[in-house]
Amino acid sequence: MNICVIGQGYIGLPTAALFAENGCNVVGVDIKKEVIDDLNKGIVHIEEPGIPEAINDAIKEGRYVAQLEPAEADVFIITVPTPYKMENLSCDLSFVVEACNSILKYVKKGNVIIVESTIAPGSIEETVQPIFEKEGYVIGKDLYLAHCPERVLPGRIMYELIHNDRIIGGVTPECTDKAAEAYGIFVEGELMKTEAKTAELSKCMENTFRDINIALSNELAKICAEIDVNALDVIKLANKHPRVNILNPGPGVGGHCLAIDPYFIYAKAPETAKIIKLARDTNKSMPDFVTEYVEKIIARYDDCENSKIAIFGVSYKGNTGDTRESPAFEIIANLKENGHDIEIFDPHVENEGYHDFKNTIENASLCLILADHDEFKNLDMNSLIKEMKNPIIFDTKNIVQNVPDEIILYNLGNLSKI
Ligand code: SAJ
Repeated sequence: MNICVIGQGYIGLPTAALFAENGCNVVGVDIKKEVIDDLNKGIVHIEEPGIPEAINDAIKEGRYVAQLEPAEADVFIITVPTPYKMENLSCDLSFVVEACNSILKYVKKGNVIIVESTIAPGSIEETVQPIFEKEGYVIGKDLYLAHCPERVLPGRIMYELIHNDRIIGGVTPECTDKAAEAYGIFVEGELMKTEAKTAELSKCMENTFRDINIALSNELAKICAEIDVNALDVIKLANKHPRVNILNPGPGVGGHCLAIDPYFIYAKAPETAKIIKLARDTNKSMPDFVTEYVEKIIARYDDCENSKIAIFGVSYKGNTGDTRESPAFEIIANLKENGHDIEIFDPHVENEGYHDFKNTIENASLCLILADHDEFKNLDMNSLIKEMKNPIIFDTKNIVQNVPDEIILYNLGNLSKI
């Protein structure tokens, strides 16, 4: 089978690799020329286990080529970003529309077209379907159109693409069947058949569920700071209940999914989607909350106004170099605006300036941990004691456990003690 994947990012590239690994001829398309040139040399621009090996094998076997222009295929898969529009928080489909337009001249009767990008409920019906119908195709007869969202965890993408159950939402039952046939090539999880709009909303709702639950734990952290209770102890104890699972509070919610997808639902029903919007607002308030407590710590322990703060971790979550929508940058901007000197240490993010541990902590008044990288679990405490101006850690991810007496440790549990 010939497959053309539009968008060679976090999802498109591993998807292309898996089709190639399973005997398909795959063309990977992207608008970035440097990405295309690198991919054809086997150089992969994404930090994700398994992808470089799979792409290099596919190139060697002649089953994968990257190019700027789409090509004829049996199945077209669209995996381009869907940001939200600033003005009304709705789903910005412009990249999806561009991708659809770009394949028009290669599409033939009998082809399957799948949108994997996360999209607002109704997007296929209202926006994507008309693009092909305008060309005279009857969907479900001439062309088969479906929305099949991915649901993978960064760091485990290759494994989860194969093993997770998959939602297959066709415009008609024929579309659903054809799309399921394509995924059957490498997916070992269940192929759950439904219609496009249900698939769209299910995907948005998965991430909304998580966003709301994180907001609840962030709200708890704020309440506990006010009424002098340790939020982390509350979570530990409450979670002993067999049907309770409170998530972890943190500096905010980042990434390209949880921080965005809930808006797609909200924008469709703003009068009704109250909890969804409130949860977003709560999570978006966390950078200011963290800034407020950094200032309280500094005011308590430091005598100068423009103290140096050592930021540990700017990626949106632990053990990844991905900084998309990371709340760390808002916190850094706040602290700079307040006049502080900022040095950043993040061994996962590709930026030479972020890799010097000693320089980051030297003479710092506070070490502010914003990502739960494994490297931060066992920090070199002796160096912190020796090099920092004040050996204080504010660990917003609750990753540092045992500290020597010389170090003062704050986290989102004991803020009322500042
Ligand atoms: N976070 C917290 N507290 C927690 C858990 C997470 O503050 O208890 C924060 C993280 O630090 C991060 C953000 O939330 O900033 C999102 O992280 P995540 O690990 O929850 O999610 P993503 O964005 O990496 O991946 C999600 C996954 N969705 C769900 O778990 C429902 C994944 O399965 C989806 O495929 C992916 O979004 C996506 O592509 O939509």
